[in-house]
Amino acid sequence: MNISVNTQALMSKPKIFVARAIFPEALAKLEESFEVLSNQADRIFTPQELQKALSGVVGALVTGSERIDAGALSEASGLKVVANISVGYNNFDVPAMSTAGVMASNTPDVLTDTTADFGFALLMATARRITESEHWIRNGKWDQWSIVNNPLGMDLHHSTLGIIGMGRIGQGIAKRALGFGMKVIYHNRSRLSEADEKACDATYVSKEDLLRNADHVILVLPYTSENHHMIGAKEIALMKPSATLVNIARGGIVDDLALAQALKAGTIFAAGLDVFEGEPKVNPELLKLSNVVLAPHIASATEKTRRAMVDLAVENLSAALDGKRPPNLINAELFKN
Ligand code: 8YV
Repeated sequence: MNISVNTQALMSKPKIFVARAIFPEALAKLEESFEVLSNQADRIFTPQELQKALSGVVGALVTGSERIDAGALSEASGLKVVANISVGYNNFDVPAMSTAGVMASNTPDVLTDTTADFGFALLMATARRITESEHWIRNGKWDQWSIVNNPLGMDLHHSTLGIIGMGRIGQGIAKRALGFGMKVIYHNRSRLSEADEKACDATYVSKEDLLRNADHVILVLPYTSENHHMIGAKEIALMKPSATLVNIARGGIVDDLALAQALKAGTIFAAGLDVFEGEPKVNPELLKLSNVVLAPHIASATEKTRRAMVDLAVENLSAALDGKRPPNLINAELFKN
């Protein structure tokens, strides 16, 4: 008698953890290969719950709301990979992950244009007071319309745009600004190549010169402990009173309280914020002001792009668990093959 045994079916699937809700199709695809501990209820885990969830799995998909550090990894002896559904990875303690032998990956490129579009949208909404104007209508003030009594904004076209952080997204914003006839100045850890500067028609300047000369400043740099509060009261005081400040980078780069005080005092004209210190909390002083446009960290939030980010994170996770190099491996030294 011939008995064929499907050894694959007998083998238990490797366990993975999906820390936040993802699209059902992506979850179903993961369930074909893995036993998935998922959090479709989307409640943010406490550090203790996260530590426990990571203790029994070989891989995890996480977002910016999960901090992956030595504490989170302390019982995760079987963990091989944590794939971030995000290009920014300041929620990762990369040295701690490397010490624990855990591969880290992120999702660059797939969100560049969507995020650059949003940066531009927030610049426009801030300079042209779009949310304030909507509140005008909702508060029944349209009958007070006049040439002079309107939310009067600042022009973007032919103004000077200062971009701090000139990576892929910063360069995407600079290219969009060209269509508005804007002069682009930028500051970055390192200066771009001549070819890249030419493609954006952007001029490298010091941070101080950028703050002094720009009509609109946008922050698009990764958060590190070195740039914590790099825009505080002293830096805002360098800006023109007519200037706007937009932060689509990370909370903590701007001192939100100092910004609220400057907006209240009229040190600058307006601000647009997609990211906040200690989000999802927002500094109550910002909530009192009308010259700030607030968004809940949505720069990458189009359905197409969020799907692409999840798919890329799944690809990174699957590659690592398959013994292959994840396409967006951050701690490259961990891939030994
Ligand atoms: C994410 C982001 O939505 O990719 C990033 O760095 O800030 C956003 O696209 C967020 O970080 C969720 O993880």
